Amino acid sequence: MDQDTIAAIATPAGAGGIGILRISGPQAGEVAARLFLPRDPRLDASALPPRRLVLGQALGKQGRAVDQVLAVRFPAPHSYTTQEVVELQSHGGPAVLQSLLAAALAGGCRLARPGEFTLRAYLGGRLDLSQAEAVAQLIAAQSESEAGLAMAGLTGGLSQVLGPVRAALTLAAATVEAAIDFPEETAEIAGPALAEDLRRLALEPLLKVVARRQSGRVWREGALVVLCGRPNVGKSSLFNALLGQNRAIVTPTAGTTRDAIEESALLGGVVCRLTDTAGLGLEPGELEALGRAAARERLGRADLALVVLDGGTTLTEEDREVLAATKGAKRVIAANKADLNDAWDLETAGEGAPILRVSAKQGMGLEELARTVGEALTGGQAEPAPGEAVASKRQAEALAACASAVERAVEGLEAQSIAAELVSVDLAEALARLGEVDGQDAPDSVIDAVFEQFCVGK
Ligand SMILES: Nc1nc2c(ncn2[C@@H]2O[C@H](COP(=O)(O)OP(=O)(O)OP(=O)(O)O)[C@@H](O)[C@H]2O)c(=O)[nH]1
Ligand SMILES: [Mg+2]
Repeated sequence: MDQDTIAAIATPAGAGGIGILRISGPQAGEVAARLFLPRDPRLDASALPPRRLVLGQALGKQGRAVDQVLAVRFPAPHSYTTQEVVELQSHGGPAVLQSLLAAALAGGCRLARPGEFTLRAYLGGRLDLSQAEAVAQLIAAQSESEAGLAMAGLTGGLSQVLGPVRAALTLAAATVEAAIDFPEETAEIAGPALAEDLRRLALEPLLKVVARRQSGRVWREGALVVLCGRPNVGKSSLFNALLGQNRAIVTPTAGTTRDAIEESALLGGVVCRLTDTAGLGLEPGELEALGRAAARERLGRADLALVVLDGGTTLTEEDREVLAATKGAKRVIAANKADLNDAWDLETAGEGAPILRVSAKQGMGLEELARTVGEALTGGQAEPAPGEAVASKRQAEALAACASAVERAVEGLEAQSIAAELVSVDLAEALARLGEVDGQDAPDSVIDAVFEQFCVGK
């Protein structure tokens, strides 16, 4: 399949200053010769001088000139795809680019599929799978910090960590295999020593990458924090107090807030999208129901639920419902109206979640609340260094599965009573899971999933 010569418009649709047609594959030179007429008659369009911009005319389907363009050739294997690549830079009008693409297709190319250029870079060994994913992230990045994150992945941040892990796993697997196949020659495998190596060289780095995912992402991309609670407990008051401005309407009437409102706030150093929502309660009515639905939808996406209770009254049925609804989520509980009497025993309400007495009205306990929210979001971990790579969700899941397989192997080796065959199975599983991230021996389904995120032309 990668012997086909492929072509695609590599620049976004619409009018632009320049547009790029990209061609990759063994026939790239021949296709270029049909599409491009160099101004310098001494130059051969099928074998342009490497990596030099050459001026000339682009020829459409019937060989008529459609634009004045620059062509550049990247000879194999020193190109992005590791194949022969020719790029034509034309004026960026959609009509020009479409006719160039049509001419390329008529000249023997096939239209590239999404991500196919990068797929070839991966197949050619120019990028590993985590770097290919980083390319997709970089293209999709909307903010500087997202782009920075992707760039760290592209320069091989994750590969640098995973390379030694793969080496340790491969060595351990080979040692265990040898012990199974040649029990006489290898004597007994030194289980505890091998276990110790695996723990230090594979398990610990893997767990570190997995643990880093959540906090790294929160530090770099920010977090969605959703205020929730029954009507009238002071969610909007707390929202305003944390923002330091009167953004949401506050009244003594229950059911004041109907829609979800979102604002940015810095809580404990973390950039948060702080969201005020309608009270989650039992009262009927279409508008209230819509407000509650919006609140639930936000809660479903929240990185952290900031549950607000009224510290001045005992827990109601509605409070218990809110507490039950947020039970599985990361949460911090604010017992508001602490300026009024404490009417109930706070500590039991949160079932382990941090619970703080605050007063939105008097500005009491707000700094500590913000700090607690920030700590809960980052797990108390420091901000990642600029070049540090952070795994994507898919990568973190595969690495977590890899880590648990390594853990089983380590336990088996330590116990020594466990058959080497079982340890060998765990190590094979660990290597397969690692392959889903670094792409070595990765199954097609994984590779397809990675390249599906791409646009055509990349
Ligand atoms: N004493 C006291 N009253 C407060 C405090 N915070 C809020 N209130 C009062 O509680 C009432 C309700 O406040 P809101 O902020 O509108 O409550 P809410 O949870 O947003 O209410 P809904 O939007 O209706 O769900 C208002 O009268 C506030 O002045 C506090 O810390 N202490
Ligand atoms: Mg409100």
